Amino acid sequence: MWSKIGPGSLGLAMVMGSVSCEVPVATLCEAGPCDDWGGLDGGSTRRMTADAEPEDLTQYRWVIVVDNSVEDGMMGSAGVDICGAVAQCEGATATGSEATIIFGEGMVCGQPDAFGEICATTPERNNPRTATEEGNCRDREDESGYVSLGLEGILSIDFNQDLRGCTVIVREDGNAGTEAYKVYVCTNGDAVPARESTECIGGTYLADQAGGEVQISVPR
Ligand SMILES: [Ca+2]
Repeated sequence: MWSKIGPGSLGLAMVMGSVSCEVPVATLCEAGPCDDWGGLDGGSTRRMTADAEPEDLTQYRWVIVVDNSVEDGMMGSAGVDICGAVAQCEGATATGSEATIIFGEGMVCGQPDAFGEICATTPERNNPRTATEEGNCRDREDESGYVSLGLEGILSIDFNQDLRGCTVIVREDGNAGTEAYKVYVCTNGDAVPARESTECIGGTYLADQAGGEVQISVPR
């Protein structure tokens, strides 16, 4: 109902209140109109400044890598091969604290449905925690070398801090020409980027990379 009261009639209401002591001025302010005319102290800018910026508690802390490969190389490492990732924030370099994965299509060594000679003689490629290392993509011969996502697989890395304003580097093996990926920065590890989730910065990907390393300046 207070939205129908203009500044003139509000002033009148206050005068009446001071006479009759029956109009609850404090209640008027709680209802909102005081914010428009500066409050009971007559419009001090000091009070308005103090209220201007409520603290932003949102944390875009997850880097989400979505496989965008065109075909499965059938080498036991379907999809992009992520060696690691780092975030550079205000001069400090951080790695992920946790990582989860939803495997896509195709064979990834270490997975229950993986088979054949290749997986018998090569390391497992299904450990998402590999992506919580800096990842130099040189040590391909052991399990910590990289994690493979499978076609359209989703890898989520938690950096445990807001990444806005940081530089994020994702390192991919870069060996397979048909493998590609997109990178999102989101508030939740289980955000579904393909649906243009509002939980991700800009509601879309920040990088669309045809293999290899990508460096992203995350918007503030
Ligand atoms: Ca691969």
